[in-house]
Amino acid sequence: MPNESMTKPIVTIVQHIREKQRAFPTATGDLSWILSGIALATRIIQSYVRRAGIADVLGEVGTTNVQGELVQKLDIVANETILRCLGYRDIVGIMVSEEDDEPTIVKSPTGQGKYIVLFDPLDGSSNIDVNVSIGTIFSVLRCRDDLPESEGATPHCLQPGVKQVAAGYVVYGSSTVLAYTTGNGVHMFTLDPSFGAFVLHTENIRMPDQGKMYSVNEAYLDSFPSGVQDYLAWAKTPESGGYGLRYIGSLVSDFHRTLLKGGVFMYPPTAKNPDGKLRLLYEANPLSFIAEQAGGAATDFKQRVLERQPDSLHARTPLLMGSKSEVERVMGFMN
Ligand code: P6P
Repeated sequence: MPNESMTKPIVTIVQHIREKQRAFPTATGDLSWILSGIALATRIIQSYVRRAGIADVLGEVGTTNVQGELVQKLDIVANETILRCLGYRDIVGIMVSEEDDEPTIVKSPTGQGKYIVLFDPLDGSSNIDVNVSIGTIFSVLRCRDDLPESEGATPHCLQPGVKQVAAGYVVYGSSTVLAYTTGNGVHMFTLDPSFGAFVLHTENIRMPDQGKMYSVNEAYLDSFPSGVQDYLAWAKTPESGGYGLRYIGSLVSDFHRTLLKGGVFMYPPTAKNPDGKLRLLYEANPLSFIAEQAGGAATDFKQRVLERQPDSLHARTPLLMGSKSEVERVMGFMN
């Protein structure tokens, strides 16, 4: 009797997107073409991540990026890989990377270039040298159709998260997992290293509505807003029913666990980062899109993250996301 894996269909990302888009006749194959480019890039990136110690891609380059962070060799490899894999997909007009000060214009946004891909090529890269899971995060917007050529690329990119047409992440963990949404649920794939393809394993992921887990760097407790301090104090009391703390310090990994197990992830305003540390366009927005599509919630401790109007490419935002009831509980302490 063949086991289930021998009878279950093998569905790759491109096939899955095409199936999903059939339900929406107005959708074109464009998104599947972009997502297949991202799948290719992340397959290449994971091959370096898995060999970091021997492929001479560990350690720092010796420069700092626009964020003022020390650039890791693997950051550069990941960034260049995505630029090369997506740069020649004729529908991509603009690319925005955490690693680059300015957008990369690939095709004129007022011409053939229909889409903008915004990404953090390798989030959590400071964890590379100690073999902690890291990840890639991406967001897709349409170029605006109301801007003259003279406006250049940046105004096309400064759109609120509700305008995203696709978003996702890849976590390079004990296995390489890709999750994406185009607004019709969250679907998850695992890279099968035996033949190098991402294979569907779960459709329409739902974030548990409850979760006795919080994920925050409590080293900054004293500079958190008082509502956050009050919530964290309550979570430690018997009346809360008992919470666990999990904090990996790698956003994609902390988010992935919260998506699957429930609970809440927070990066509140701190004295060091009064506007929060995480970036709006290519970290908070894509993960918030995923969280909401999975039935969770995501705020900046005041409003839906997806409704925040970006004022610059590398704008930061405070971030509170996770199980809807847990996010509401934290917001209750804030108010
Ligand atoms: P802290 C990694 O550097 C990162 O950008 C995210 O992946 C992670 O969630 C956060 O910073 C950790 O920041 O201040 O807790 O070390």
